[in-house]
Parts: sequence; structure tokens; C-alpha cells
Amino acid sequence: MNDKLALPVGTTLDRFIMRKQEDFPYATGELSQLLRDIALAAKIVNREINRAGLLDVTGAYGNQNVQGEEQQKLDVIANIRFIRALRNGGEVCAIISEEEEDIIQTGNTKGKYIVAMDPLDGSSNIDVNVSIGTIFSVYRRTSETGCDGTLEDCLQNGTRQIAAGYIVYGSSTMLVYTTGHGVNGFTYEPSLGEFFLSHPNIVTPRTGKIYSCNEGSANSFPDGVKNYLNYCKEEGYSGRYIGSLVADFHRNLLKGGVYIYPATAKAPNGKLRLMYECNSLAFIVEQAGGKASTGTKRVMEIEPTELHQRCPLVIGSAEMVEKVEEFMKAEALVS
Ligand code: P6P
Repeated sequence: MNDKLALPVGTTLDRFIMRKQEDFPYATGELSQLLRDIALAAKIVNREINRAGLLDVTGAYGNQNVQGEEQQKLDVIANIRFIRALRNGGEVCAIISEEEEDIIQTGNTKGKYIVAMDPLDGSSNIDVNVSIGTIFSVYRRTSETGCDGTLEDCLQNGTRQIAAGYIVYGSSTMLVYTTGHGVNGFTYEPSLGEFFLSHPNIVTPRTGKIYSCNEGSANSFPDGVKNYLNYCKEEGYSGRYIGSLVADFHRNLLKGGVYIYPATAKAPNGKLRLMYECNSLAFIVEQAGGKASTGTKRVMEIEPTELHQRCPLVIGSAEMVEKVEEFMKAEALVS
């Protein structure tokens, strides 16, 4: 049979999830269903982002979120879409969202999982057509099933994640995730409405020549970070900063690089949120051979005390993160 006439379309996300389910001997399919629910919401959000200029969904929503940040209309839409998909999927008992102050109870009291998510990160870039993203983490609940998710269910440290991922809505839309067995990337084919495996077994380079940070705040960076940035310039590295964490992270994951959002005068604990930005990307980068640190401590070992707590973030190629830590340590010794 001349199958060159009909080349295979590749492995869909669904088929990949089912095949990988065998990695979990006692898997009963609930995590697979949860990942499908996230992919469904991602397809819907992708459609709304791609048509944002044609619908009245750009611009500010007119509210501030719990972070005191101006909510964009698409922030609110994405939040609704992901909550609805996870509620209807039935596997998640409670959700933490950047867009909601308190824990969102789904009513699925038999659900075994908790999801922490930033439904749409970098949304201020929507109106200027710059890549944005969704970030999520999945935890197993620690409380008994049959009741609402508890605060303790939600405040688990990053080493207890059972899955994490992001969707980057860019020149193409990709879903990248891990369940602790490596990192795989899927590219969305809108004409078929499917994600196809396009980046199997992603391994991030041990080092790189790209650094990403907002140097507009550099005057208030810790001296260790300032010294590292000077080192980058002496080494002739490239500064690349999109202002959209998922886009900067994704480029550095594939090409090698380091993203730094340190403590600043405006954000004394850093700007990024531990539960649904730092931990999620930390799980992914570690599974890809990289590192995620506050500059002095492994992100995933931070014991969370609040749903929306922030932490400084240094994430990317292992040797570059280690170099930042070296400069931070040297500074601590002299200060
Ligand atoms: P700044 C977007 O608001 C975000 O959370 C990340 O996506 C991005 O990397 C960072 O903040 C940009 O922050 O202070 O440089 O504008």
C-alpha cells in the first residue's frame, strides 16, 4: 500500500495521554480526563484570543483582581472557561485561580484533584498581539473525598505536584506539560481542533546565552542580580524579555536561557505567584533538566502559607540558574 499518499497526521494529545496512562499502574483515568478538560478549555480560549480584535473582548474589564491588577476582559473569560471545563469534567474538587481571591469549590466533592492556575498570564499584551499563556498545576487532595476541597489541600509545596503545564498562545498555540515522566509539547491544529505531539521529550540546554528580565527595575534589584546581569553583558549574552512569562519561559526552555524576576522595591517578594506560576514552571523545567530557584532556595521546596503568595524567580538552564545563585551567595557574604 502506498501510504505516502496519505501521510500520518501524528499523535493526538488524547492518544498520548491514554498511552502514558500506563505509566501509572493504578491509574483509573481521572488524571487523563482532567488533562483533557484543560485541553478543551485551552481550545476555547485560543479561539477567543485569536478573534479578540473582532469581538468586544479586548481591553480592561473594569475590575481589579485580588492582586490589585487591572483585569482584562479575556482574563475573566479565560477564568470562566477553565473553571467550567474542570467543574464539568468532575475530577477536580477545588481550584485556586489568580483571578479569584478564595478557593473555588467545584461541587465535585468526590474529585481527587486540586488545580492551581493562572488562566491567562501576560494579558496586558493581548491588545498588542503579543504571545500570552495559561499556567497550571495539579495536586492530589489530602483531605477525604466526599467534602469540599480544604485550604490544606491547596497549600501543598511544589514537590507534591502530580502534573503541571502551560499553554502558549503564540505564532502557534502549544500545550506543554509533565506528569513527572519528562516534558512533552503539543501543537494545536485549528483545522482539526486537535493538539498533536510536536516536541516529544523536551530537554532544556544545560546553559545558554539568553537572559530575560525587566531591567527597568534594575536599580532596586538585589546586588547579586545586578552583578549577574553585568556578567551576562561581559559574556555578550542577548537580553530577550517579552513581558509575558510563558513566552519567555518557553523560548528559554527550547533554546537555553534564564528568566529572572527578583525582589524589587515595588515587589519585595518578587511579582510572580508561587502556587500557579513559579511552582508550575519549576516542575516542568526540572523535568526538562533545568532549575528553578528564588536565587537562594529551590522554588518547589517553599512551604506555602497563602494562596496568592509571591516569590522571587530564577528559572531556566541549570548552569545559568546556578550562576545567579553564585552571585547571590557572594553578595550575601559581603553584605
Ligand atoms: P513587569 C505578566 O503580568 C507577568 O506576570 C509575567 O507574565 C511577566 O513576565 C511579568 O509579569 C512582567 O512584569 O514588571 O516586567 O511588567
